[in-house]
Amino acid sequence: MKTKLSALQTWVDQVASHTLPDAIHWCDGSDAEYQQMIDKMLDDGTLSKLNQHTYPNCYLHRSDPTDVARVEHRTFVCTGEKDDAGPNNNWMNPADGHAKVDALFAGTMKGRTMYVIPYCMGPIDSPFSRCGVEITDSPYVLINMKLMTRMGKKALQRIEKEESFVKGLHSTGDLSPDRRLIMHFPEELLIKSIGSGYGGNALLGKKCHALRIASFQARREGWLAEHMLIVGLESPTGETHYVACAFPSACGKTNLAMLIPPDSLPGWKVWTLGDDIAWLHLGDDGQLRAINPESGYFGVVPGTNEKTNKNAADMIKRDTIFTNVATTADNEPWWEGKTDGEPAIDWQGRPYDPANGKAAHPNSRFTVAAHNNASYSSLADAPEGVPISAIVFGGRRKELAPLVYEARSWEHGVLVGAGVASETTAANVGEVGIVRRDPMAMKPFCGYNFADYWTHWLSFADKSEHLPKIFHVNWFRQTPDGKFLWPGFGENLRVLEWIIDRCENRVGANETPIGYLPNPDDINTTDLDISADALAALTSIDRDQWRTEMESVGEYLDSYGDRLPKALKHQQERVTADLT
Ligand code: SAT
Ligand code: MN
Repeated sequence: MKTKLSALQTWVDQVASHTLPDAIHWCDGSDAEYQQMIDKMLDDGTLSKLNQHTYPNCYLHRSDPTDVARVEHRTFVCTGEKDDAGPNNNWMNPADGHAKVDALFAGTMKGRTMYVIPYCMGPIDSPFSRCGVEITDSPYVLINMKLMTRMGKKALQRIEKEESFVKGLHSTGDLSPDRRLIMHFPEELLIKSIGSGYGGNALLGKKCHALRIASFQARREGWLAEHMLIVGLESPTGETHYVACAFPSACGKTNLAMLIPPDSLPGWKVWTLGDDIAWLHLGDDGQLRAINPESGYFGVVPGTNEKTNKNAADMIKRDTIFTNVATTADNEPWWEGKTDGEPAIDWQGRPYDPANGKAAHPNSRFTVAAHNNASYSSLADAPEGVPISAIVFGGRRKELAPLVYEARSWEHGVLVGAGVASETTAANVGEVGIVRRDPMAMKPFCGYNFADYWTHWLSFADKSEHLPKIFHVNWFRQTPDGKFLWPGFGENLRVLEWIIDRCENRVGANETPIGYLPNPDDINTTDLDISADALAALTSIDRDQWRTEMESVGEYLDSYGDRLPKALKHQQERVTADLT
């Protein structure tokens, strides 16, 4: 008996008798265990050492070349009723789902060790945290889970006390793309994932638990599990506001979470609480409070440099697992957008040849513990979380969406979130650069019907009078010839400054049918090289384009049928009417 919790022991025994591992290892989460796993992977070649002088404790993992991103088309939510999963999810009935995936798990761990990883999403002593146990046959998953979650002994103790946990079963199987399945059984608080070792498919604490299963749990329990970064913005006067921002995968959440204020905004400090996921609970005082369930970052490597994200560039110089980057002749990691060195070996281990495409995979990733980040906020470990002043939605849009606007009310803000659209990125297998609806940046991650999810969001309006204001931003507006209108990165703080001033009622705004836009003069452009025309374009709307957009949002909402909350449709109709 490795645990006194019989439900856990029984599940582990059942999995073992079905998957037939050679050995079972219960993870204690110690540094010694991490090092032991690294050594084992170095021995069997699944990990290699990077230059230990310039990149101490950094390692490279090359995945199977067909296993480099999430696979939304192979990801399912299995609820008893199809409508509970909704049009936003692939659905299978639970009996079929189990049968299909269990057949793939039969005997899959023969010749392998099965690792049992108890983990806690969120500070170990927070009432907002929730626990899980991942069973996996992948040492790569284990070392990533060690960096990304609070795992091991303490998590097991909490699980034994609470007697409840999310079950996650994972095997890399044979890595064949057509035998890859990422299955969620929210009613059973259960995940079964096979055939992939890639982050979002395999580190089950992340998207599978902390978003898909947690969003389902959150609805039942009255909170929100969201695809949001959490950042603290300390102004020159010493006041700190916390903001939670939802952008689709690979749209710069990590960069924003670690933003370094430009020299022209002296006195500002930015504190990182999280770069990907926020769990939001109403506190006793009616404030929405956020915790980051994770304790590490699994970030996109390409594009990371001193200019785009200095904190990230610095923190991944040590103690980091790189996946699918290139290497230089000196065995340093290399990626597109790195400002020094040049690639010698590409992400697949071949001598670099531009004819084979990029040197690093566009979705190559770093995994690193959060406390490696110089802007890490110690409040990321606070059990009570941080109070959120503003919720910010955003997407990658060449056209249409202005730099920033504020919703008129919570209910209107829910419409703004529901209408989020963005160009697709390399974080999922499939075509890149197509605009698709991605409500609240949760399209791939909401574990239940979006219509019910919007109803749940709307229900908060009656629960508190101190809810955050809701905004929408777009850093990605372009001129017709493809030039970015806004410099982005550190300069985005100028937009956040306006957002905070709005929260504190310190600045006026231009009221439009889509919400409140900044007067161009109210965006701080000190030392910024931006033309008056560009600023005007960024702070205005094209009514015709917006009417078309709102009609399209209306059609999208209608596709949710009878379950769509009337209050949301009403918001869409009101904005559309105001535009005509
Ligand atoms: O691939 S992950 O799901 O881990 C990261 C992301 O897509 O946001
Ligand atoms: Mn993400």
